[in-house]
Amino acid sequence: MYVGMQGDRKMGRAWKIIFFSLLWSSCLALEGGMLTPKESRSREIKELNGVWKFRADFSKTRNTGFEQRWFTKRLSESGPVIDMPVPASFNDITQDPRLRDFIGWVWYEKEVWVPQRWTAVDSGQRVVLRVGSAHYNSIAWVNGAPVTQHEGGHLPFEADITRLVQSNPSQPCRITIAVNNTLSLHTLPPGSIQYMSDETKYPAGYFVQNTNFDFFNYAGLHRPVLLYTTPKAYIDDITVTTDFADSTGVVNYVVSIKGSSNPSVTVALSDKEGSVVATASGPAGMLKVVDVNLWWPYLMHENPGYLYSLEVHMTAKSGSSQYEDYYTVPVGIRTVRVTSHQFLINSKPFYFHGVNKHEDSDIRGKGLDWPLIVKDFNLLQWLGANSFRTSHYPYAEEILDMCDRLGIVVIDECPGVGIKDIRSFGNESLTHHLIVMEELVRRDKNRPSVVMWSVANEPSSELAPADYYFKSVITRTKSLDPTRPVTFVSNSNFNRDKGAPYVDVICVNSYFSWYHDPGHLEVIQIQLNTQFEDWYKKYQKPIIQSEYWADVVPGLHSDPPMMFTEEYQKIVLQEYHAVFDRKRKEYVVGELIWNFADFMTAQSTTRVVGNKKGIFSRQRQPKTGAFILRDRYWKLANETRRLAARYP
Ligand code: BDP
Repeated sequence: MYVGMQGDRKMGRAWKIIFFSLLWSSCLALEGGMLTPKESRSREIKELNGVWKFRADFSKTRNTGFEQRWFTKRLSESGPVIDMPVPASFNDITQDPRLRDFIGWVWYEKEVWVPQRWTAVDSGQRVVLRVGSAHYNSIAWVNGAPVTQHEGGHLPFEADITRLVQSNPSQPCRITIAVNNTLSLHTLPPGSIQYMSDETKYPAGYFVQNTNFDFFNYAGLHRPVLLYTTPKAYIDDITVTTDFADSTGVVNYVVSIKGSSNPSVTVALSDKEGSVVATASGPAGMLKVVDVNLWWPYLMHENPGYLYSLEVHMTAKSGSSQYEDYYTVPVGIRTVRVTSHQFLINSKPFYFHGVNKHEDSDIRGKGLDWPLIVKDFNLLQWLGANSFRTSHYPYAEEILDMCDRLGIVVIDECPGVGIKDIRSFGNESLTHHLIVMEELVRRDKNRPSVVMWSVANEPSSELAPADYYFKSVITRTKSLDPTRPVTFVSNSNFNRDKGAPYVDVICVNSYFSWYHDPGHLEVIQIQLNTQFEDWYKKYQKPIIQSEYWADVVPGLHSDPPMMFTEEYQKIVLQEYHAVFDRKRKEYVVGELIWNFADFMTAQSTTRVVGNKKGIFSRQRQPKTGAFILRDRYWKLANETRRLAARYP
C-alpha cells in the first residue's frame, strides 16, 4: 500500500483511475527491448538533465496532486514549486528536513522544445521519452496525457510520445513525472508504512516507513531523463551471446524489429581500430572472428576490456515510405563457466578481488554524477579491484559501460534486498520479482562485464516459502539467460538455507568479531574456516565471501585494538585474509569487501551519520584498510595472471 495510494476512504480514487488505465500498457512493457539510447546516423538524443520544477505533495493524504490534477497544467499553477536538479535524489538538496525524510508523491516538471524535424507528421520519426531510473513508483504525463507508469527504482522505462509531440508542435512539450518512494511488502526492496495512532505520543496521521535494508531510501529522478528518436520502423532489441574455440571467436546475434513486417537486416562487426572483421545478414545469425581478441577482466590480461562493435543496419518499407535504422552495440567476446570449485572466464580460473558498492554520495544521494563515477573507477583501478557487486540494486547503464570498457567484472544484483517478512514470499511479491529480473536481464544481457546475476541479498531464506520462491526466481532467470550463472547472497545457516540448492555459486556474508562476537578478533579464523567447510561440504559449489569487514572511524586509535579503530580494521583484514588464502587454493573464488565507501543510512543508534564500513570515506578518501587491500589485490592479480598463463 503506497502512501497516497491507500484506497478510497483515506485517499480518494483519482490516482487509481490513472494507474489502472496504465496497467495495460505497463503489462506490455516487457514485450519490447530496452536498448540504451544512443545516437547514430538514424537516431538523435535530447537530454533533459538540469533544473526541473518540483513540488512535494505535503498534504496529509499525499493525494492532492491527483485530486487537483496537477499534471493538467503547469506545476507552478498548482502552488509553490522549487528548483530540483535532475538527475539527483531530492532528499539532500534543500534545508527542509520534511523533504529529506519525505514519503509519498513528489512531482517533477520540465518544459522542452522538441525540434520541428522530430514533430513534423511526415518526419518518419518516433519520439521516445526515457527515464533512466525513478525511485520508486512513477507516472509520467506529456502535455497532461498519461504516457507510462513504472514500478521499481534502478531500471529504465520509456514511452512512445510521438503522437503527443506531433499534435502540438507549436508549443513546448510539458513533461510531468510523479514519483512515490513508498515501499510495501510486495515492492523490491520491501518496506512497510506504520501508522502511529496514539495521539498522546504522535501528531494526528503520523506514520513512518520501516525497511529491512541498511541504506537511505533516496528517491527522485536518479538517472538521466531524455528524449530520443528512431525511425518509424526500427531496431527494437538486439541479443548477443559469445563463445570461442582456439583463436576463433563466435558472436551469435538476434535482432528484433518493430514497425515493419518485412525488414531487411545486415550486421557488421568491427574491431577496436574500426576495421570490419565479420558481416552477416538476416535478423539472426552467427559471426566468426579469426584471431579473436577476447574480453578479459582488468589485471588478468595486458589488454583488458576489449570491445568489438556490432553495427546493426535495418531497412524497411512500409507503404510508400522507406525506413533505415542503425544501432551499434559493444561486444566483448568471452565465456563464463562454473565448476564445482572454480569460476572460469575464458576457461581460466578467475578470482574476484573486489568490492561491494552503493550509488551514494553527498548532496546527490543516488543521483548519477559523472565526476563521482570516474573518480570511483580511478579508485577501483588504484586498488587493483577486478570486480564489484551492484549491491543492492542495478546500477546505472553509464557505470556498466565503464565496466565493459575497463574490464571490471560485475555481479549484477536486483533490488531484492531486505526480503525478510514471510508476507514478502507470496505470489504478488514473486510475480513482481520475476518482472524485475526480466527487466534487469533485458537491460544488461549484452554486457561482457556482467558475469553473474544475483537475485537477492540476505533474504530470510530459511523460511519454508523461500524454497519455491527462490527456485522460481532462479529458474526463470536462467531461462531468460542460459549463459550466466545465478546466485543470491545469503547470511543464513548453511543447513537451513532453502535457496542455496538452486544457485550456481554460494555467496555468503559474515561479520565475525563484528555483529557476531563483537570485539573478539580471535574467533575470526575458526569461524570463517567452519563457515567455508560447512557450505562446501554440503553443496560442492564455489564460494564467494560476498561481504565482510567492520565500521571504521578514521582517526580513532587503540592498541590493543578496539572496535571502530584503525587498528581493529587491520586485524579484521589480516584474520579474514589468512583463511581466504588457504581456501582459495580449494574452492573459494572471491572476496568482496563491504564496502567500497561509507554511505548514508536511515538514522539509528548503530549508525553515526551513515554506515562507516567503507575502505574510502563517503568523500572518497582512503582509510588504512584501503592500503592493506591495495597491496593484497595487486598481489592476487599477479597470481591470477600467472595461473591463467599456466592453465590450458
Ligand atoms: C550486511 C548487509 C549490508 C549492510 C551490512 C552492514 O548486506 O547491506 O550494510 O550488513 O551492516 O548484512 O554494514
